[in-house]
Amino acid sequence: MAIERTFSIIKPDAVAKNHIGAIYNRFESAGLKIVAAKMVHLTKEQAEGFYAEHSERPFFGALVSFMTSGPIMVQVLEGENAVLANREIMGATNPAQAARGTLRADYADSIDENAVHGSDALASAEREIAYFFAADELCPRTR
Ligand code: RTP
Ligand code: MG
Repeated sequence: MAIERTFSIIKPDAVAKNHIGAIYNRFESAGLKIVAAKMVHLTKEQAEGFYAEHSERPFFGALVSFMTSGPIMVQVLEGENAVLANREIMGATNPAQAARGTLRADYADSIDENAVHGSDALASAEREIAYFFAADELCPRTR
C-alpha cells in the first residue's frame, strides 16, 4: 500500500460549529496522521485561486462567498492511500447522499455548506498542499 499525503479543509461552517476536534478524531481514528495544520481566513483572491477549476460553474460565486465567510482549518493528512481514504471518511459532496457515519452525513447541512474538503487525486493533493503550505511547514517524511 502506498503512503500518500492529501490536503484537507475543515470549512467555515464546521469551524463555526466547533467540530474541529471531532473531525480530527475521525482522521486519527482512521489511521491518518496530521503532518501539518493551521487556521486561516481566506481572502476572496485566495478562495478564487484555490477553486479556479470551478470558475465557470454556476455555484462559483456562492462557493467563494462561503469559503471566505469565516476561518477554516487546513491540514495535510498522511497514511495508506490517504487521498481515497480521506474521500471515504468525508462522504459524498451532497450530505443528503453521504453514507452513514461519514463527516458530511454527520456535520454538513447542504451541498453548499458541506463541512470538509479533500483532494480528489494525488496530483491535486500535491498542488493543494503547495497552495497552502511552505515545504518547511510540513513534518518531514519518516516512511
Ligand atoms: P471539495 O472539492 O470541496 O472537497 O468537494 P467535492 O470534490 O466533493 O466537490 P466539487 O465538485 O469539487 O465541488 C467543490 C465544492 O463546490 C460546492 N458545490 N456546490 N451547488 C452545487 O451544485 C455545488 N456543487 C459543488 C460544494 O461545496 C463542493 O464541496
Ligand atoms: Mg473537489
